[in-house]
Amino acid sequence: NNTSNEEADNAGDEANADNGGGGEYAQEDATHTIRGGIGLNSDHPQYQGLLEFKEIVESETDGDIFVETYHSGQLGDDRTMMEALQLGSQEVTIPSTAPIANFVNEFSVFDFPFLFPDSETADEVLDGEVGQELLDMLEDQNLIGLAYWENGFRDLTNSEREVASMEDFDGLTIRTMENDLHLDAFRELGANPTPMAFTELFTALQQGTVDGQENPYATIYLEGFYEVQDYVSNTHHIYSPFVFMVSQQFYDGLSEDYQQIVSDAAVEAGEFQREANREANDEYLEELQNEGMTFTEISDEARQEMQDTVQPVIDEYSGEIGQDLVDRVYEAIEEAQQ
Ligand code: KDG
Repeated sequence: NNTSNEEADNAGDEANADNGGGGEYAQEDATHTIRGGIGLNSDHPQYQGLLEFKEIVESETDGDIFVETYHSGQLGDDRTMMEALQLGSQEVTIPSTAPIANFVNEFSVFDFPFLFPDSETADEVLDGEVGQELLDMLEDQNLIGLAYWENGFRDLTNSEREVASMEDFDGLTIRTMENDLHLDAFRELGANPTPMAFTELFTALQQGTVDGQENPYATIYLEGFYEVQDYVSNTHHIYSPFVFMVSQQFYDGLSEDYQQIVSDAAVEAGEFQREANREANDEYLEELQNEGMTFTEISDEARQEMQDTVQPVIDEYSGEIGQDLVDRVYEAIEEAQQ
């Protein structure tokens, strides 16, 4: 239940495609093939969402667009898959916004610590005007952003000690996603962060290369991190959206009808995925404790202290991204809560 380098080495090997037990349609009858790849494994709601996308697209096109689904980084890590989309050698991937910021730095705004108060507010902002504005920016990178899906609120795990407040971060080596804002925020909190692709993470935790990592409960449980991590805290420090993206080269080659089917399917499958994801994240904290992890609750005061500490990092990145855009995100959050 973890990802191995071996799987990554097999990237592109079609025999690897796991189409969820085989759909109704055959690839040889299709005009177009979409290779859709994700980093998380086949138990994760992200993969269930990808299978839902497959089902919708294949049935709406009567099998004329065939969807091959790959999980566990079989086609590579988030960055590699985005580059493959740019080159036209892969059609779909669904990365977190954090690694997308290396392509379009404005995406960092959605990864500001403690930005979204809850998932519903995130939905409204991401599905609204400012969310669309960010998706449109991907076009300069030959990527088409079709919808936001959900990774969720990130929580900290580690193998060293209970983390209840900021002092407990001191010196912990924590794997973060490959994103400068995440790195700077964890440095500010006193941790010793190190960026790493998701595909390397299980082994790094197992071998003790890093003490900890942060991901939503669903990932922590479904990827088996509880086997190599003893402590979990509900830091909820960052809300991670996913972006469902398509290679522009591929998308431009589709008829308008097919473009509409693909883009509607990304949204519809996303609704299904968000719901499944929320159920999973609600359910799995208890499972983690059943597996023997010690759960530490972060008090409101401790969370406020973390928020105050990372504020200078938020200010710095707001300057880089552009205060105007950042202000519009805050306004949209306020509006969503009214
Ligand atoms: O499929 C998405 C994953 O590759 C990745 O974005 C998950 O949150 C993630 C992480 O920690 O890398």
